[in-house]
Amino acid sequence: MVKEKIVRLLNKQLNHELSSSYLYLSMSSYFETEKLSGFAAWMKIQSQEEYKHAMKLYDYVLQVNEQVVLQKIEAPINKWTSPLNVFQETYKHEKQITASIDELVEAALTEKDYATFNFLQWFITEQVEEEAAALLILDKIKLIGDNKTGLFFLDREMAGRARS
Ligand code: OFO
Repeated sequence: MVKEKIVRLLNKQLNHELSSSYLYLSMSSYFETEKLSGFAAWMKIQSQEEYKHAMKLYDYVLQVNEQVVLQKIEAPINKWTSPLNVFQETYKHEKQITASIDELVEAALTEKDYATFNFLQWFITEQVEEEAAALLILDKIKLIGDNKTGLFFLDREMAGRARS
C-alpha cells in the first residue's frame, strides 16, 4: 500500500507534468508568432512528451489502487523576449522539475516505498536527458548570438525532431 504522503506527492508531480505540458505549448505558440516553425515544432513535441509523463503518473496511481486527484493548472506565461529567453526559462524549469522528482524519490525511500522508488527510476533518467537537451539548445543559441543566419539554420535543425 502506498502511503498518503506519497500519493499526495505523486498527484503533485502529475500536476507539475501537466503544467510543463501547458508551458511548452505556450512556448510553441510564441515561436509560431515569431515565424520560427522549427522551434515551434520542437516545443509542441516537448509539450506532448510532458503529457505522456503526466499519464505515466496517472496510470501508476491507479495501478496501486489509489486516487488520482487532479489539481488546478495555472495559466503559463505567454511572453518572452527572445529564443534565448525561452531556453533560459526551459532549462530553469527542467531543473525545478528535477528537484521535484528528487523530493519524491527521497520521500519514497524514507517511507520504504520500494515500488514507487523503482517506478521513479524512469523519471530520474528522463530528467538527466531533458536537462541536457535544454542546455544544449541554450548553448547553441548563445553561440549564434545575434547572427540571424545562424538562427535560421538552428530553426531548421530543430524541425528535425518532428521528423525523427
Ligand atoms: Fe517531464 O520531463 Fe520535463 O519537465
